[in-house]
Amino acid sequence: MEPTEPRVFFGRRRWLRAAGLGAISLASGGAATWLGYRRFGPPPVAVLPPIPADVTAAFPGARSSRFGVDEALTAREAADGYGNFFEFSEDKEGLVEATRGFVHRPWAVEVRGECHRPGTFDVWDLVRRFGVEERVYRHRCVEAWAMVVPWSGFPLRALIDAVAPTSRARFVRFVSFHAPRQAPNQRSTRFAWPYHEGLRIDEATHPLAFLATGVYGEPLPAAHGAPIRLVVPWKYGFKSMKSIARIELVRERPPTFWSTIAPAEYDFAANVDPMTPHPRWSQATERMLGTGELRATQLMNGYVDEVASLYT
Ligand SMILES: Nc1nc2c(c(=O)[nH]1)N[C@H]1C(S)=C(S)[C@@H](COP(=O)(O)O)O[C@H]1N2
Ligand SMILES: [Mo]
Repeated sequence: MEPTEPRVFFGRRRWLRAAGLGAISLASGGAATWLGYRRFGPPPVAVLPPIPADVTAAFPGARSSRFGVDEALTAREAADGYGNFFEFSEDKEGLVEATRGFVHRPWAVEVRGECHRPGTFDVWDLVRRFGVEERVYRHRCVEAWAMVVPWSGFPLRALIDAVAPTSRARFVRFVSFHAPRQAPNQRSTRFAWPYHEGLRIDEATHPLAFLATGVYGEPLPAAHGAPIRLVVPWKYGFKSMKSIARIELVRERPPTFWSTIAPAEYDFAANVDPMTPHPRWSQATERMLGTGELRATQLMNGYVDEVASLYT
């Protein structure tokens, strides 16, 4: 990853190299306006089954008064238009277009490993079973941009409890999807796909750890990690893995996507800390999406009172 400014430029060139776009350019033509997919036209739009009406009706859910911050929300256009989803593009600004070919319905999440009741759960059944509440959380990317967004979803703990972990379950491993035909950057061997992450089990069962199925009042759009993604607001954003395909309860600390690529730059815990600079940039301040406001980074992204007991 790179701090925000330089990669907006470099990201497009790498995308072009990684994606092998010859065939796409023949198929879709399109005026050369940009490097990357913009030059050839965006990927074809995926045809998806509709979301069941009872599921749609559950959003946004009641806003939580216990879990949330009383801060101005980031404008939806700003949060939707900018982010990281490396499977599709290294261009942070083009995610809505880059993800439009993503087939994220129907979708199931497999939960397995050290538990008594493993299973494969249809995502809309999870919504029906565990419900939808809305939580306004701060999000802090390791690249020093930040936002405040209303996620809808349910506590990760609800799903973990439902599968009844054994006493040997000490960590939780998260694995995203693997679909190189839909996600062009998964054809690049620079990364160990699929994206994978991990938490200690006490972190994963902390009340703030959340499985988001929606944002800004609606089911998650592709670019935000449809149809279900992790949200761990006191940690750098790369821990909040998008588009979860599998959750494993494991005995040993699992390797993670970014710590494997650059162990000196991204550690397993990845708790937001203004005093510990990234090797290539400071973490003392953050830039708010939308307004561009520069703010002081907060320890544990402002959640220190809630999570301090995890790290004594
Ligand atoms: N599968 C997957 N999940 C991911 C990423 C990714 O590249 N792939 N990027 C992470 C990073 S670095 C951040 S900051 C957030 C961004 O989430 P947003 O685009 O919804 O703001 O997603 C995280 N989850
Ligand atoms: Mo990030």
